[in-house]
Amino acid sequence: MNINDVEKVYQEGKNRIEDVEDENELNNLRAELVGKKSSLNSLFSKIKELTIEEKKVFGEKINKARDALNSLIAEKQEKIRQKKLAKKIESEKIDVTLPSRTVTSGAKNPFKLIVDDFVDYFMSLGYEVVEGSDVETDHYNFELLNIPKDHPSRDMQDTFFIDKNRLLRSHTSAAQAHVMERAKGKGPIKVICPGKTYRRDEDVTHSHQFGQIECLVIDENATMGQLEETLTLMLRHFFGENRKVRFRPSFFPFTEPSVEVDMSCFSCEGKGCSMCKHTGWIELLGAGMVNPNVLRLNGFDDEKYKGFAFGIGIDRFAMLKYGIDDIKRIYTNDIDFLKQFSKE
Ligand code: FA5
Repeated sequence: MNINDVEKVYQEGKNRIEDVEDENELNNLRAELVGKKSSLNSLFSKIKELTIEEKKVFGEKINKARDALNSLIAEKQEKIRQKKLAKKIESEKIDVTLPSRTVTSGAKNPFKLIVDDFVDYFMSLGYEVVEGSDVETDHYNFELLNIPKDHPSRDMQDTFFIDKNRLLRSHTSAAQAHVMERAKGKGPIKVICPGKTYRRDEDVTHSHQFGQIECLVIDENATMGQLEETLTLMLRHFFGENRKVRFRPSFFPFTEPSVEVDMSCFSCEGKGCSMCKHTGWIELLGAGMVNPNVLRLNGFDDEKYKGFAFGIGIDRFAMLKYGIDDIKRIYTNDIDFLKQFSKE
């Protein structure tokens, strides 16, 4: 072994480092040039054959060569990184002078349009908005609303039971009971409760999932006249200034008296057309004065307090207001259908 061997190994290594273009190749070369099995290391193992003087000179020479190769590798590594970064920046360059892509905004589902309009309208009249929950107990959905177990009036709503006690609420009236419970027998109450409701129903105007908005007012002086006025103003807000309201006797276990509410047809102004089945009236919602039993069951003194309530079908309102022919359109997310409700 002589000193030129070290020089030779170093020169060769230096040339190869210069030629490398890629990070993986450089890593392999690092192992080959300065790793455990490198030629430099094998020179170290031959040192033992030398004299003490020679050992010193060679040891120093080998160490220097290794350090120099290591620095060259580090420099090269940095160069490769910089080159890679420059290439990436170049490929991701953004031309800020290009014209922008058109951004289109979606449209609210008609269901949501009705809910938002209702909420805005009733909040402006000082009503509170309470949502309740989709999963209810028999107690809140039926019993507190004067619909005891095994009572035939339960058949008015074909309900999805989860187990003996829990169910998917069949009407937003269930939220009424929670509101009254929280009030602890103390009025006044003025709330609307929008939300999803569920029944085993299926045709063009009925769906297993639909929406309702409940309105509940409890006050010492609540009257049927106030109910009529509230409904008339609300329907004029939704369907036009000329709307008239008509009450027909009906039955709900939680209201007494109960009424079915019709509105004069907005399509023919009450003259009779296909929209109103030539009657001049459109059947809209159920309403009534809160049954004294319900007041008592929910902790209110029925001598002191009176109340009125109504419940509308959100889908029915949307279908009427926007001329939708099948309730399923509200639920299938058909973009072409929804586009009609875009503000653009
Ligand atoms: C009720 O659900 C009463 N809780 C409403 C009420 C509240 C009356 C407070 C008195 C006082 P009804 O079952 O009629 O009533 O339902 C109300 C509205 O929900 C209907 O007019 C209809 O528009 C809508 N509705 C009922 N079932 C469905 C269904 N399967 N699909 C779509 N809409 C429905």
